[in-house]
Amino acid sequence: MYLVVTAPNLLYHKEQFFFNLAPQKPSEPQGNTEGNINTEYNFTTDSTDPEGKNLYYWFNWGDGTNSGWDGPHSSGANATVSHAWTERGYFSVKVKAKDEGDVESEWSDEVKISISNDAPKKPSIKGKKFWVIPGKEYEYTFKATDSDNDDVYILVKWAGGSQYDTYGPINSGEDLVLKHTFTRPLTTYIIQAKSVDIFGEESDWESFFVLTPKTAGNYQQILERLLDRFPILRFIVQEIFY
Ligand SMILES: [Ca+2]
Ligand SMILES: [Ca+2]
Repeated sequence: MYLVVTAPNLLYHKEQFFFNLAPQKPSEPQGNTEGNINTEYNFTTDSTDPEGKNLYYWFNWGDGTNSGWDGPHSSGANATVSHAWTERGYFSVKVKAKDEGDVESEWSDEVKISISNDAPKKPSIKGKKFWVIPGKEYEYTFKATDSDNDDVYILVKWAGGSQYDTYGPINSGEDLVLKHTFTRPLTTYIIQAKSVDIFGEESDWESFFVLTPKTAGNYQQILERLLDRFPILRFIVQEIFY
C-alpha cells in the first residue's frame, strides 16, 4: 500500500491521512471465445477504485504481448481494448487495473480465445482453353482469396506430375498473370493450381484443361472466328469438353 500525505501539519489534519487502496480485481474480460488469425477482437472489463480514482487497464493477451496501460477510465466504467493474434492457438486473456496513484489490482480471472486460420479458396484459373496452339505463348490468370485476408502463395503445375512452381506471396484476391507456352500438339494439358496462405494452410488443387490442336493450321483460326461470332457455340463446346 501507498501512503499519501496531503496535509502539511499532521497534528491538525490527521483525518486527511489516508491509504490509497488498490482497485478491485477487474471483471473477467468479455469478448469472443473464438476467432481468426490477424483479426481484431474487443475485450471489455471494468473495475472500481475504493477512492474513485481514474483507472488504467493492462491486458495480457497470452501470446507474449500486452496492451500496455490503457486509460484513464472513470472508476466503474467499462474499458474496451482490442487485439489481433498473429498465430493459431489457444490464448488466455487476463487484465489488471491500476489507479492514478499507480496502485495495482490483482489479475482478473482468465478467459480463453481459440484462434484459427482458414485455408484460402482454390485459385481460379482463367485463360485460353481450346485450340491452344503449340509453340505460342498465352497468358493465364490465377487468383486466390483468403477469408482471413492473408497473403497467399500460388503453386502452379503446368503439365501434371509432382513438379510445381511457387509464386508469391501476393495479396489475397490479387491477379497473378503468367505466360506459358505449351509444346505438344493434340494434347490435353491439365494446369493445376493451389493456394497456400502465409501460415501454411492449403487449398485443394484446382484443375484447368487446355487442348492443343494437331497443327496450327488455318482451320483453327476459322473455327475460332466462328466461335467468336456465335458465343452460344463456344458455350456448347465448353460444356462438352469440360
Ligand atoms: Ca485507489
Ligand atoms: Ca488464412
